[in-house]
Amino acid sequence: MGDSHRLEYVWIGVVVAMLAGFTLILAYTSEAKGYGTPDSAVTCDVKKLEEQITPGVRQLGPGIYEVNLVGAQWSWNPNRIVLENPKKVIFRITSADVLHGFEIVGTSVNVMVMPGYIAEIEWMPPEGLEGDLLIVCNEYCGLAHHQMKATLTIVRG
Ligand SMILES: [Cu+2]
Repeated sequence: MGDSHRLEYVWIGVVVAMLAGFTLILAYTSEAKGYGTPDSAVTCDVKKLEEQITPGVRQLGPGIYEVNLVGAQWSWNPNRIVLENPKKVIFRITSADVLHGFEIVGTSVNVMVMPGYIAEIEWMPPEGLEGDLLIVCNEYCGLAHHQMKATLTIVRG
């Protein structure tokens, strides 16, 4: 066995050690640190959406709102949302047909909307934020994708 073979075994050892290292890091972060993929996805039945989500705004408390939305080619329901002095907004969003993207332009709200799943996100609107905000679909969903928009109006006072 010549020198070239010895180097092959050294490199095999290096690769195996790296794989073992990565596996240990994955095991450590998932078990000890609790990092992982979302395992609490809320599913829904696209054929019975009306039983599982009622589009519209519900006030849960002072400044706390739940906004339920359904995206479908090519609109958001509701397409006009008005919130008075919102402190915390819980969005529950699903799709009635294909993949959509829910984005409130200029904010941190941006979530993928998949048929069969209800995306749930919490948003604390910045205190100075008021007026009309544009909601768009940011996942290409067909011919009139560019027209799929809605308005969120934040009223302060
Ligand atoms: Cu779209």
